[in-house]
Amino acid sequence: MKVKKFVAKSMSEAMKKIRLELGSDAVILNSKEVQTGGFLGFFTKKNIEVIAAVDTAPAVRRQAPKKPPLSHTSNPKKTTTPKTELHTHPNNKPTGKDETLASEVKELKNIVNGISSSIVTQFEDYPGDLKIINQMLIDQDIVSTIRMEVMKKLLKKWYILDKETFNEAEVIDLTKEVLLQFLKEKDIGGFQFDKKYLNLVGPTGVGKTTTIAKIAAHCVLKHKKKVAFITTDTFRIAAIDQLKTYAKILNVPVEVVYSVEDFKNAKEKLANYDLVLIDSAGRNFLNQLYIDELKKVIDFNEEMETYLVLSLTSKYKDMVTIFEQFSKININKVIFTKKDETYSRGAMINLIHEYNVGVSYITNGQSVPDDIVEGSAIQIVNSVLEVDDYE
Ligand SMILES: Nc1nc2c(ncn2[C@@H]2O[C@H](COP(=O)(O)OP(=O)(O)OP(=O)(O)O)[C@@H](O)[C@H]2O)c(=O)[nH]1
Ligand SMILES: [Mg+2]
Repeated sequence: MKVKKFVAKSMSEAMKKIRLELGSDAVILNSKEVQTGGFLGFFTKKNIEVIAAVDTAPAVRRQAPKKPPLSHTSNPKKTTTPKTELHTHPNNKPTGKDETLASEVKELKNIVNGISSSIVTQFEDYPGDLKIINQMLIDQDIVSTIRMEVMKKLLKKWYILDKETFNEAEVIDLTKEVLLQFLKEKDIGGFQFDKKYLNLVGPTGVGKTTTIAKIAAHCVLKHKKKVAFITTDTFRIAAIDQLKTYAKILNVPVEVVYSVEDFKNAKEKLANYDLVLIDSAGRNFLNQLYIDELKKVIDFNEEMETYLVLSLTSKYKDMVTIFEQFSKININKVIFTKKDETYSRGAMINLIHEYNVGVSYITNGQSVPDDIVEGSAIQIVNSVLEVDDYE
């Protein structure tokens, strides 16, 4: 293998030199920016140093393996062909011919290892600002399939353009563009008022009740809707009191529902309301019996939308487990909460892309009704790239 260092003004110039000297089979092992020339640190020039390699070993000629007769393949156990190792003679003493073959195989192995480690180096050792973006995506918990796609596009552009043309702003813009592609044509946006019942489900403590109060305030104050609450979260007295407090402030009725029969009665009582927000205990919707009973009272598809509330403070892996647990019921969209409590927001992009799910709202604080925004693709991408401009 021939390894050589090339120094050039740009990557494209370096590639030309490499192709000319080592041929088109050469592989790039590493590249970095270097300062050359100058005097006492003055008048130095920025150049790119590229280490490239090409395999100079003669190609090993292989004979196509002979196809064994059909009787052997149909029952491999019955085969009578003596077993021979690749580089050993039947009597286990290597011959001169075998030794040559063995050393050729060893050399080939080394070449393959060299090439694969050069690919790894290339991926781990991104040039310039690309390194920062790669680390940022890792810190943001972005899954590797999405991260690799972003880095592939960035690298392609990096090698085509000069560094001056592909500056920091361009790198961010292209990253944004690629991430937005993952959110394209996904159902991202606020509540559409398509259905009368909006059911919020999710694990304990993620912010379901607080979010219901925020959405209700938004609908009452901004959209002048006639809003009511139903709570099926009767496991804790405090949970009922919490919703009743918000109901009092917003001057909206609240129905406490202990059974499916109660739900039926509440539906009748609230017949004249535009929007009914349902505060549920998460565990109910993990119980198939409860779901089946409730389905007799309310049509999950025609009358109700169900939003799964997920806290951004949880790990993406846990979010996936929760999402899959709640998939027993039809989840129309998700609401991401507690964005203000974490800097790692990539889970939003992961979930939307991997589970093809929409997003309605994102909440960013404890303050009712202010700390909530309608979801948008650009806002999600901006928050992942830490260029928030809406808070
Ligand atoms: N920082 C922050 N805190 C929030 C947000 N949303 C809710 N909280 C807080 O999270 C805590 C739990 O909120 P709840 O609304 O009671 O959560 P829940 O899902 O209804 O909880 P359970 O009824 O116990 O299952 C409260 O202290 C809220 O103020 C948010 O967006 N950011
Ligand atoms: Mg609650």
